Amino acid sequence: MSADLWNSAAHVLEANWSHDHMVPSRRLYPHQWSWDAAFIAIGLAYTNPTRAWRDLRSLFEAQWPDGRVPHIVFDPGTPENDYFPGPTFWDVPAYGGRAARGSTGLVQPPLHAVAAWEVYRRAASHGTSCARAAGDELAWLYPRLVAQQEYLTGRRDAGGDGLASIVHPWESGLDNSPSWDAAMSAVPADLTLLTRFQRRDIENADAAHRPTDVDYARYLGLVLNYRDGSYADTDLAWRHDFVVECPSFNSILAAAELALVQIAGVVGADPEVHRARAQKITEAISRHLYDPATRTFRSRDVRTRTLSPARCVNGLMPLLLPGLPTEQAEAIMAEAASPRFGLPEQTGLPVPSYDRTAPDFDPLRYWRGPIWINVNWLLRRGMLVHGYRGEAEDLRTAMVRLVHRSGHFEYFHPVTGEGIGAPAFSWTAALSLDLLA
Ligand code: 2M8
Repeated sequence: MSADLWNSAAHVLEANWSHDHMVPSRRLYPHQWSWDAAFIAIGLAYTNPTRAWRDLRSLFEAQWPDGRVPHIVFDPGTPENDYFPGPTFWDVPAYGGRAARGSTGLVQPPLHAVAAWEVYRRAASHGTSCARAAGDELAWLYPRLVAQQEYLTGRRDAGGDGLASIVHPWESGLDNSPSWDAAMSAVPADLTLLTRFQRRDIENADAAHRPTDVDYARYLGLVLNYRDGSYADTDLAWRHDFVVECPSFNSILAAAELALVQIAGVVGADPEVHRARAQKITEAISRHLYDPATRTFRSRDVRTRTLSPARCVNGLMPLLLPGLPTEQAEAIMAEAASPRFGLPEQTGLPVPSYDRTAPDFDPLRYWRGPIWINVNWLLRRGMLVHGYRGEAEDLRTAMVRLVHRSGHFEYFHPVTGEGIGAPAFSWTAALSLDLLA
């Protein structure tokens, strides 16, 4: 089974390569996405490290002067109408002569330092010239990764507690997760936006599997508000309708600092600053995003200073952090093993994106129930960080079995395991390579 899966995964990555970057899926997502590029690099590290570096470089070449790394880098060769909202809607300021290759003004979870370190540490197995090239690539990326972290820990600390805020659900990567429902209920939903602009996603995918029109109207309204303020981050909590601290986004932010500790050691920079930042973010997550009453991590609305009631997969991600207090790591494992998420021991499947026992658990609708390989990959990594080796191995086996049985889909039905969303999806293929290696 593993040779078949390896070959099919390598084939997906071959087919989704587009000149100088990887697309997540040919039909549904025909540009370059930020956190997809990180997961993809982790897989390309085995089959084509040159492309792993090329993909990360393409993304960071579109970095803004303020350090933000855009959540989508648009491919100028792809027609405007192939994805909405496209470059015209975002209308980002021209910067660094990059007007020809537009981007969005949002970010996504900063997993790239983790990815760069993974590609670097595997380079030697491909020979000395590959190892030398990896050193050069790491040196090129290091200041850019630092600028990305400084943007997120600086301008994006809208709540002032040492956590990065997201200003749009798209920034979390978990678009329509119930984690945002409470905060989103205060965001106006102007449905006339959907008569002025046309959604493309539901032409290429089943509408019942995607965010609703009300979600989309809110998404577009949030973009317009951020855009009309020239994508500035000052006074966000007062002038923007959605400002939220996500436990997954911030855990990845801290994990990135820990990867930068390693990278700094290679490029001759000071690792201590990164170690200190990782510790500070970990403490802030532990203090502000943990609810001792339910023993769960949840997102916090910066405008109301309240935790979301929804128990979602993002609450399991602080397990990535070695500095997390033991009782909180144990609480995450208890939540993951409970009927709400049901580790493979109970279901034979990886964990779903949302609490299985919640009345609004939806097995088909995107981030409101289906199983996603990328967050399960992160959860397994967290298990290894905290020494849960048996559970990590069961989760690895469950992921490999699922993808082998159903294919390299974007997401999977949490009861039947059937593949849903886009087939031949890049991060599912890339992470399968890592899980098999
Ligand atoms: C999904 O998000 C995009 C918007 O960014 C979309 O729905 O069009 C999410 O699953 C996100 O995590 C992912 O990065 C992106 C591309 O795979 O698709």
